[in-house]
Amino acid sequence: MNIQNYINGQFENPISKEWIDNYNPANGDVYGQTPNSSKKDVEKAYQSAKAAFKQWSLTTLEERSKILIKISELLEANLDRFAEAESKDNGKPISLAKAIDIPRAASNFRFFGNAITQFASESHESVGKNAINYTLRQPIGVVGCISPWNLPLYLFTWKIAPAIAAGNCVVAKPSEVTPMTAYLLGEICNEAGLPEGVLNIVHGLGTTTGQSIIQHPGIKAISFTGGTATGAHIAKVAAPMFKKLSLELGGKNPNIIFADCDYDDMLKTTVLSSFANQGQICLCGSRILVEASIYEKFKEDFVEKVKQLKVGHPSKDTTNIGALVSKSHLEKVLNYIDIGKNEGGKILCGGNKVIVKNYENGYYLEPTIIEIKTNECRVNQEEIFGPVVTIMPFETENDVLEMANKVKYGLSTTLWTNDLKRTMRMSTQLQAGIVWVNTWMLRDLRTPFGGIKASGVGREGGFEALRFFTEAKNVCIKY
Ligand code: TXE
Repeated sequence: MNIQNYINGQFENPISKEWIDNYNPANGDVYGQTPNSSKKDVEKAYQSAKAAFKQWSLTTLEERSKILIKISELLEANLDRFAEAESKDNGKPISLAKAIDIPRAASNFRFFGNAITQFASESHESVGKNAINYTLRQPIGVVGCISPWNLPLYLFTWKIAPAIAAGNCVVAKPSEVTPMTAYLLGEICNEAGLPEGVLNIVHGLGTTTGQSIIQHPGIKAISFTGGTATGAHIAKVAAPMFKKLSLELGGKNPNIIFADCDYDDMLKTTVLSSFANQGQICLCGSRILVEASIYEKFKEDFVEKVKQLKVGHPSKDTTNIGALVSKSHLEKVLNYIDIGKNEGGKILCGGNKVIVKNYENGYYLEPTIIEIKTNECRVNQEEIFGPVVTIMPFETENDVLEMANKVKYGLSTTLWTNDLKRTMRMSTQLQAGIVWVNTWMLRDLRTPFGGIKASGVGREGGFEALRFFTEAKNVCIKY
């Protein structure tokens, strides 16, 4: 099935006439072609967004809200179709796409459809100066949204929904590795009555289409999720044009386990936080640090549980771990397993490719646990972004705090303990944008979402996202 760009409400082939292959990770087959859009395609999308902006920015909040909620309802009505498409494009188990990816994409539209009706700004009375200040929060204009392949529709809509709710028009690019559900979204937007040009979706490589978006002088803000190196590049290109930037980048998140935690709950959740979505979530707890007194017990129980995970074709109900997203990504992850071995790490389970019967060319990998000797080793410091975790014991709270923070990233942390004072102490000192205590990935869309250090700048979610997608203007009236 061939994919087309969605510009001004129409589906069309790229002006560039260039195409790239779209692979099915479950069997390695090429099953379609995706445009590799050029600067001209991006310009066309930009012009369409620019032309739609005035009217859209003046559309009432009720009307915008109604359209966003309609998109949400249509996504829910098409759950099976979207989940199948996501699973085929990405390699993730269809059960996961049905339970998480597509429902969350629908929630993103519903949430921001509601949030915009509650969004407000401040006023400041300048006492003694006979003046009142109020803040206008105005849409920026045309904004760019660029998203990755790990949670394709989920993260694509996480940006688009607040951008259009706030009154902007969008030029958006999904990952070239997983373009399918973004393509299907265009139809839904038309059906929901989203005016032409409010959302424009251009497909293609980061270095051609993505680059044209970030370089476009008329695109005044970029919301990006993806690799840290790409984020740094975008910041460099965007800075001289003073674009607003929200960058949600990589993570290497500690999962800190104290002996006083609810053990069974921790064990069950740790399997998920390690290997959900084949470990390809920026929030996965890929560095497991365990209090020494329970280390041996945890190691034994964790290995046993992980060995029970079934690697298989994404369409099977019994599959826990599907295929990795691409051949090159599989190779990258396998290379890290070798690095781990060379650094003296001990493979406690996994470590090998899996050949799934009838799908021998698919990109399957065993869930892998590496017992490491030092916090500084590469497999414990660099983002692998696959079904690979490291484990290591710690002695004291101070030790683990230092170990947890000694990494260039700062996205999220999970802390397992029932000690309230320790929770309070540690959550103030952990260097991360998110601290989960006795849970993982429990999301409330109102909360600020994002990281510090090499995990990015800016926050998404709730009113933070609506603030990002608006410019604050102070109006001061003397009376
Ligand atoms: O990401 P890229 P890649 C991490 C993970 C992964 C690594 C590389 O460690 O192994 O990043 O993955 C677009 N101008 N994460 O190479 O390239 C690209 O087309 C504009 C973490 O797949 O950053 C895609 O749409 N855009 C992460 C998007 O950027 C450009 C999720 C992300 O791709 C561009 C994914 C350019 N010059 C990977 N170059 C997370 N934080 O969740 C690329 N793109």
